[in-house]
Amino acid sequence: MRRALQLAAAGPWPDPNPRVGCVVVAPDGTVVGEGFHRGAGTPHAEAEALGAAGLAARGATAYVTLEPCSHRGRTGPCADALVEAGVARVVFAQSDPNPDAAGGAERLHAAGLHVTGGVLADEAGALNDRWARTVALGRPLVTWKLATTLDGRSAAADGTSQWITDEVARADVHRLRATRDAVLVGTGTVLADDPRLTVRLPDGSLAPRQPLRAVMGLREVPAGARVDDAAGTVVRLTTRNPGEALDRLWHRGVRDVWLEGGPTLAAAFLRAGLVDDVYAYVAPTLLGAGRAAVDDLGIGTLADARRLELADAAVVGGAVRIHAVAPPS
Ligand code: AOF
Ligand code: ZN
Repeated sequence: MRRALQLAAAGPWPDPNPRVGCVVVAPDGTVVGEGFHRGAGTPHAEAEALGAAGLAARGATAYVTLEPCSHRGRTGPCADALVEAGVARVVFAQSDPNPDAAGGAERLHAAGLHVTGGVLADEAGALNDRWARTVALGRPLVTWKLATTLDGRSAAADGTSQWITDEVARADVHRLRATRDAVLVGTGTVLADDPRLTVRLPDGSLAPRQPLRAVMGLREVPAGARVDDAAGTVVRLTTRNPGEALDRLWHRGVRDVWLEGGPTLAAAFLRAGLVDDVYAYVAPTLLGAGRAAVDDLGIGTLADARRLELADAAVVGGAVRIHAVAPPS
């Protein structure tokens, strides 16, 4: 199972599917097949491992990090494939939290195979923690990034906001953007800052893998905006409703959104309870008058403050980066 977990970790995240690994072991203890899932639309881990094992799968034990699926989705049910290959025993780690695919364990048991679940389930769960949360929520996860001064300003009185943090913090933002599958801003940010929203490497060149760039809001994106001429795809979400925007992104396969919106967009997401993680870069500068990172949240008294949990904090260049997470509701 440890080997299967190692294989699973080579799979992609973010992706609509979980990361899964599979090892097929013959009765004499030899590994006869290995596989892992390479992302939605590709064969499941079991199919890969059974394909490698061929006839050697007869009488073998299959170790899988996720309960084999029982449904016909983009590929066939893995439970049936294991039965047909003549596997005698299936050991899996985590039960499948996706109600459409769950039920493989019973199916295997009913076919007369020896089935054991829960082996190294915590490790397997940790590997697919964000995926399981998206399945439970039925929407992409949202990480809001903000930069403020020591006195909590994200823009000066005249509206200037570039740059509050130094280039070390900005490079850190690019590194984190790259771990998400979409970068989302509002039309307001496009009009004010004309951002590219791409992931750049420290030398300024484009990273090979670019998250989808999404602009939401009803205002028009002006011709020649830099977001339009940078590499990759730009998605226009012509809505002001965060839930609807996330729904459209979900249907495009997006699961982990990096939100770099201004105060209006951030407030809309926060008010709707649609922010899961916050990365705040706080620079030791003062502005006094100026704009806050987020507009009114409808909170009138301290007792109603939205309290997040501190996940970690780090010094990044000349700023402090605070990672906070919204407690599950
Ligand atoms: C498995 N083995 O390697 C994976 C599983 O759309 P599909 O057909 O790819 O099915 C996706 C669902 O199947 C996914 O949501 C999860 O419940 C399960 N993933 N199951 O037996 C695998 N990747
Ligand atoms: Zn499957």
